[in-house]
Amino acid sequence: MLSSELDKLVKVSLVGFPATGKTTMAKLLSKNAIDRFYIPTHGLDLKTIKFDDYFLRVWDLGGQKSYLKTYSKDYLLGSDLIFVVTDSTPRNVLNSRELINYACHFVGEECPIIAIANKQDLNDGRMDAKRVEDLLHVNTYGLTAIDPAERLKLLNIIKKELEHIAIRRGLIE
Ligand SMILES: Nc1nc2c(ncn2[C@@H]2O[C@H](COP(=O)(O)OP(=O)(O)OP(=O)(O)O)[C@@H](O)[C@H]2O)c(=O)[nH]1
Ligand SMILES: [Mg+2]
Repeated sequence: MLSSELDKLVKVSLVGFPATGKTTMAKLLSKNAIDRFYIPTHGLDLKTIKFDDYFLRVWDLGGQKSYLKTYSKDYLLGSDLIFVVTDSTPRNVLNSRELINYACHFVGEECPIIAIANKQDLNDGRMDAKRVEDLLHVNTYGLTAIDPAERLKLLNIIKKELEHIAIRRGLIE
């Protein structure tokens, strides 16, 4: 790969407890058909998505305990951007605080950690993005990952971060 291409390679990691919607988010980004079946991710799943002139290397990490505790450390290293994905239930959001602290240990301050308050379509006592943000103290966005119309919203969240990454890499001033 040419060094100019490497400059445009961005590692985006999706981490969170089981069934919060990480794989669905990866499908949303890659325009893959979004089915509603839940098939737990074993270990991790990698996807490369071309976006503007960037290549987003999406690391979709399995949320089950055995994977989360064993592999996340190695998988998170070198991330340019980390999404901590929650299903917006109070319990899941509170537990996700631990994941954010964990991720902070393995990446520098230059790697933003963003929370996703997913499953906003469900009206069963889930928290909105503002409430999740108040609890997690990181930038938080609401999402309905099963809705293909939300793809643009997710890309815009990433686009904002790409600008910071480009500045850090000296690609733009
Ligand atoms: N209602 C609703 N369901 C969703 C949403 N996002 C994901 N789901 C469903 O939640 C279930 C789990 O989604 P996955 O994306 O496989 O979850 P995951 O976080 O990758 O789970 P692991 O791989 O086990 O860590 C699936 O049945 C999805 O269809 C959403 O925004 N709304
Ligand atoms: Mg998965």
